[in-house]
Amino acid sequence: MTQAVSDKPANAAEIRELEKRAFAVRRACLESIASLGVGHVGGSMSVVEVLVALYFRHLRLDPADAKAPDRDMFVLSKGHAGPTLYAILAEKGYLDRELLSTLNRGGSSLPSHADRLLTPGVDMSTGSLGQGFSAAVGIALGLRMDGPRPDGTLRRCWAIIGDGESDEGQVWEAAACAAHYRMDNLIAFMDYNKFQIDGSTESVLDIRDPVAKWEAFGWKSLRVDGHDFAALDRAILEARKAKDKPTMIVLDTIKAKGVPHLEGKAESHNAPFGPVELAATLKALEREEAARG
Ligand SMILES: Cc1ncc(C[n+]2csc(CCOP(=O)(O)OP(=O)(O)O)c2C)c(N)n1
Repeated sequence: MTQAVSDKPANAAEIRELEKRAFAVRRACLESIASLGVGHVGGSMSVVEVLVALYFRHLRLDPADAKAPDRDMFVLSKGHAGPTLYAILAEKGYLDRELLSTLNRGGSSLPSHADRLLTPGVDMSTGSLGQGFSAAVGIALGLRMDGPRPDGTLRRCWAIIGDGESDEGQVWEAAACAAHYRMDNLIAFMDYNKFQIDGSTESVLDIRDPVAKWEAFGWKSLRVDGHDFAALDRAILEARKAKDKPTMIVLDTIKAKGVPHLEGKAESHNAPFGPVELAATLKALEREEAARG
């Protein structure tokens, strides 16, 4: 059985706890990539805070029962950020921490892209961009058809898509469908880190004003700093109150956030990252964490 989640804004002490979690998750994720020597550093680092906010505050889950029948469901549609999800699942107790060093090796239960048949706590296999978001819409519809929990709340589906992923036409078919069916149990995030595999999102296919786009598709849409826990928490609480509409929270993020030599650079997408880069990055992260007190 899952426990109800708080509907109060996070206080200062709770925000500080989330920051500490983000530090731990960032470190665990980077250590797992460094053990392999290469990986999706950029898009994994830009979603650390949103995943921490979801898994440590807003998703209704039971880590002791990955398939709890009353749980919320989550789809990491930009499935190449799997390493961050695995670090989160390890922090939550779904996975043994030692498994993280098997990332993307033959026979591992932690492939580069999320796989629901291999990893406890993963609800949807993703990696082919666009498909996860369609699945999230179908899941949310199914959860609503199942009816509310005994306490009257509806199970939600949550999803994260990339800004480059939004070049997929399939994203916009799913968007239209979710608005048509007034799916207020679907809350999604666009990781607007401004880069994709081939360069800046603006140069590959300009998304223009993402909030206006989502609103035009019939969604409630908000835009916040995706690395600011207080802002994230407020936006998610607002989305949880939405009626008759799905919500898209556009996250202003920095690709490779926290990795000094790759931050905000297109080459961070799938980058060489070994023990030397790890050591320099951890030094910078530890300095930043110490400055927070
Ligand atoms: C259908 C499909 N086409 C191409 C790819 C290869 N691919 C992997 S990641 C990526 C770029 C995605 O950009 P974005 O969504 O902005 O990811 P982020 O910057 O957040 O990592 C591409 C094209 C894929 N996984 N799926």
